[in-house]
Amino acid sequence: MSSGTSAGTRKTMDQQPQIAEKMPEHLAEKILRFHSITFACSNSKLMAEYHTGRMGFRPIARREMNKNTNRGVRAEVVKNGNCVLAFIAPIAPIDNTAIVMSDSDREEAERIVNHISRHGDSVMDVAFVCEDVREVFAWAVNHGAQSILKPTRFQDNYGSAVIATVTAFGHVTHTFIEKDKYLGAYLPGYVPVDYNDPINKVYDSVPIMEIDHVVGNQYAGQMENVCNFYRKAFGFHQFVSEDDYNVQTEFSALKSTVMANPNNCVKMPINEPAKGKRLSQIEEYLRYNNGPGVQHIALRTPNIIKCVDEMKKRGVEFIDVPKEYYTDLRERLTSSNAPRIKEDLAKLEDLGILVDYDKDGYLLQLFVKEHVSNRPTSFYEIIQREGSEGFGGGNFKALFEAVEREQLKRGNLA
Ligand code: TYF
Ligand code: FE
Repeated sequence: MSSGTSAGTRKTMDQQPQIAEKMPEHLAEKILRFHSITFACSNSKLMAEYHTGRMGFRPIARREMNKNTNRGVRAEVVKNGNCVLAFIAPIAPIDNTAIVMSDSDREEAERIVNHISRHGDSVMDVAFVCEDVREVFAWAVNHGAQSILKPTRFQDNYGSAVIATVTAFGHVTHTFIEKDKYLGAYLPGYVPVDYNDPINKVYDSVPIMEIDHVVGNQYAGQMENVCNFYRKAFGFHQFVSEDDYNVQTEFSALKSTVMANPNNCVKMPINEPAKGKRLSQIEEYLRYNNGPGVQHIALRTPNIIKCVDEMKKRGVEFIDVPKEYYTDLRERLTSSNAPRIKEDLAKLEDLGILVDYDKDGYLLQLFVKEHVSNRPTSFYEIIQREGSEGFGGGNFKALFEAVEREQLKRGNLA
């Protein structure tokens, strides 16, 4: 729905390029959906607090230090709807030999320490629910992915799961998880947590359904390579939406291609900076993240008005949408091919929620103003879909101008 012409574009080719050795469909179909997202962080407890207190997740599981196993890391897992986030932190100095831990515990802790020192507190892994993890893993590592964890069966009192991890882009990895009638709250090794935060007596719950999409920022010129890697190693295809993805602000040039798994439950837009007048928001990300990584996580809600309203009450701030956006929107919505928006426009305006539509329907979206960590890197999007499978192309101008106002405040537009 966007009208601009300049620097950045999201490619909307109709034809999928022929990639030699693309993961065969029967294997690709074994990658089913998002399982969870793991952040490496220096303080998993405080990170979980933000997500429970402000964003309305609830704690479901944790991994604690215990006598025999798990001497290296501490982790908290939170959930809202089907959206599961894990926060994992090193417990102890990894090179202190006085602290007894197994080689695998030390290796795991070391990976987290390295991730934090390179990228700050940030997404380390995006996990998928899979069938036949061994087969999926074998193909992926023979087609460009590197093994981080070979398929391993983990077990506890609640059952077992086969888990494997491979490299994706930057230091972000993908984990394949095959739960075999596992009845625990998260994964083997995690103890269930049943804690009702007293904050939930003060505030209503925040409606979130699932992870809608996860976006990866790449170095300039690498978007196509990374997309081809997703085709080859994981059998993803380009997700073609009806949206028109020209990106048109004065400065924030970027290119984007949405990759998806065969059933389109996993959508991963892949971005790269494009040349603009000033520093692209993707360049800013790459500088502060010290390389490629996850740019934003979109959380899908059935009711964005309730979701944003409750998050605001809990203290989450969202990007500022200028008044004119709603004047333009009211104009846009008078067009003959515009859908009927069932939400109250005045409410949407009051909460600063963005609206976009295409021939399939509409979507409502909004972005959290503060980044997740102390660096200007990863952030959250809230999205409600009413037919449209797009990503908000019609909002890019208003959105990127808002992003640039924040970039300017940080002194990062040059
Ligand atoms: O997922 C997407 O592609 C949209 C677009 O700072 C987008 O959400 C791209 C950059 C950005 C915010 C949103
Ligand atoms: Fe998005």
